[in-house]
Amino acid sequence: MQGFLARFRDAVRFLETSEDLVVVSHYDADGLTSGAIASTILDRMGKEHEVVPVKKLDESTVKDVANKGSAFWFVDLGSGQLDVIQEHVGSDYLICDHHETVSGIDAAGVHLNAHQLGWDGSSEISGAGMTYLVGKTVSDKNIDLSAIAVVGAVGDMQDSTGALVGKNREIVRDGQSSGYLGVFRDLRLFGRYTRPLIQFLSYSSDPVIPGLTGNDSGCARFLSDIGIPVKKGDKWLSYMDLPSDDRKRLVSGLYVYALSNGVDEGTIKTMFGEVYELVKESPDSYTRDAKDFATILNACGRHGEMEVGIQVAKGDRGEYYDRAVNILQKHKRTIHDAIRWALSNDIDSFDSMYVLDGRGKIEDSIIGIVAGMLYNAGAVPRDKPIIALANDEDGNIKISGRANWALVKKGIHLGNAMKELASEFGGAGGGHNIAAGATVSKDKKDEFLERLSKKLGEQIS
Ligand SMILES: [Mn+2]
Repeated sequence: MQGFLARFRDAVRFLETSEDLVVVSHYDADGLTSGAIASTILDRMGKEHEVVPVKKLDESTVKDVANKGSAFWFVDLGSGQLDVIQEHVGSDYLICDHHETVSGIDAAGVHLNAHQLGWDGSSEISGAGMTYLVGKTVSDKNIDLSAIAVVGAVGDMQDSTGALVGKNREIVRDGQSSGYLGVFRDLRLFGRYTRPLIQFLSYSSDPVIPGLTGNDSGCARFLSDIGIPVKKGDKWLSYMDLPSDDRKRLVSGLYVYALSNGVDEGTIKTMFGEVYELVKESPDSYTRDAKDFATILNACGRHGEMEVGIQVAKGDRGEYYDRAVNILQKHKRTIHDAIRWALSNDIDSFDSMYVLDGRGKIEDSIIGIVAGMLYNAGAVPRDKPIIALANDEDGNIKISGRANWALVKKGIHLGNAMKELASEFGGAGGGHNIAAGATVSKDKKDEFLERLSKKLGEQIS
């Protein structure tokens, strides 16, 4: 195998010699930032192109895309679909992906996959990072795109240990040295700049803090107990509106509160760590903090407004940015309405799990979020996992499960249970111990749920 520098040069040569390009990206935050970075690189090279974000890359999507141009740049996806890609576009492609590749066939085009280059694509580099590295090989002038690549990595939660590492670390340094990115140690919660303090604490569910998560009045009391004002005049204060002494007191108060309310210290520590700021962005905007930026892009993707996400990631702060903020608000409202619906409807109790049947009421794109929030808000008891159902667009049923750390310690592993059962039922499934999902056909729903409850019972016995 060639060295990785030679392979990035192959990628640049491909872009230089191609015309009529199509960029194909995934539709989540990492995918949209990947697409935006690729598009900016091509703009700067003076290359005509089109960006096509997709929900998933299957044969029919590849066929559609193949008709749109004559050369193809797949970003944040593609490694697992080499066979289909080669069948429909031959060797006229460049792939920048970080998912573990499943196909063992030799690439006819240029294939850059993190794992094949010796980097761990689950924690050390994202799709946006892979795309950025191509840009940096094209020209040092693309170094400003490092900040957007960091948004992609944060969107894929590659900072979940408290800091970006590996290749991501080099990209962070590019961002700092070019003056686009600031790195600080702080609370790693969504909305440091953009959420009023009470919602800042009550909406954050990672980790769940009993008494605060999902509990606005509990948060108000906690803040008043430690002497933090939530308002100045008529203005609700955000965390970053506070003077630094107040921020310090809030951080240490939160630490003590979580500890004395039974959250284990290891989990509490994940709340603190590095935060990444796009320092040229306006402080009160959703594009300042990388976590907020990723959230607004994810909302665009989930609501089918990928073009809006691409334009915001490319730098639009006018019409498209305003639309993205509206989409974020709609996203929050959709979740809020879904939770209200769920709270006023019965939740079934199986032997070893609770079941929320959201079919026809809650969209499959948010069913997992809703299940988690219900759970965290104390709307269902925490002695069993919660399993939620929604219809998906293919006429199947999406099943989302959420557990908590206490259950995981007892032996619950939702990901294993979903994976084993889904493969038995001919569907897809898997995930983490604490959060997982599966898709099954309609007629197998009841049997699947019974078997799932049985399996979860076995895990803790
Ligand atoms: Mn990704």
